[in-house]
Amino acid sequence: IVSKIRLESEWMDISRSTRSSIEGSVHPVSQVTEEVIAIFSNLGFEVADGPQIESDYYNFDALNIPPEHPARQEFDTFYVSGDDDKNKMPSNVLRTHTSPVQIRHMEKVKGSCRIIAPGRVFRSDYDQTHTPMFHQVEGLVIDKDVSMANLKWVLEEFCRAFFELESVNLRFRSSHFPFTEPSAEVDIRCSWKGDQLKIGEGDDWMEILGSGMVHPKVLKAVGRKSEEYQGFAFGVGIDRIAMLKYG
Ligand code: 2NL
Repeated sequence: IVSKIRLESEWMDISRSTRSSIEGSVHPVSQVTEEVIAIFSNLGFEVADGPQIESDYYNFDALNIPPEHPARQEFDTFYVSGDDDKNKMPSNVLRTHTSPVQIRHMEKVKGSCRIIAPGRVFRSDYDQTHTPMFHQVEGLVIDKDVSMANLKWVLEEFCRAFFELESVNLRFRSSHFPFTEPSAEVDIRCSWKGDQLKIGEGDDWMEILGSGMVHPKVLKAVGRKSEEYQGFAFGVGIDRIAMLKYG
């Protein structure tokens, strides 16, 4: 039984409004990651993930970047001490791209696959235009009759959906990556009005991603005969396309 005294001293007005508070919201990087996953799901891609600390085999060797290859320097790698006691050589790295996720997937499944690997990547480069941790989504298709034509279609469909355009105009510019041959960087048509960027129309081009046909040595590293299987792959910077889409 509650006493009259307690009722009088402990009462509170539960109809009063609460203190104001600021509502949280989804981080743009998370939002864009979800958008990208949704688009590629509609194209029949599955999501794969893997460790952020990788061995240098999965981050480099399996991708046709052998030790002492000059490309290793270009990746500005963060080294983590490994369990290699004998020579005390750091054999683990913070992954510089999400490609090792795809190497692990290809080892696991055998045969064909169609995956994307979104996630955090790390490079020891920190200035006005670089950040040491950023986000990437890589895509990979392996099958028995795959060509650059399929790569172009998938990337056009992705860009059309992501930038919410009726049609897209992409430019495939010849490039080089150790893990693809041939390789192409992809630009999307755009225009600048002052410092306002408009994607999809105009006389300018904006680089949005890198891509190519999976290198025969990469296929060999995961036990595929390049006479039997081909594949295409691409890598997109999530932070980058988030800024392009949402300013
Ligand atoms: C970029 C764009 C790219 C790939 C990533 C890839 C993954 C595997 C095999 C072959 Cl498992 N390629 N990924 C391919 C082309 C470009 O990223 O600008 N990278 C430096």
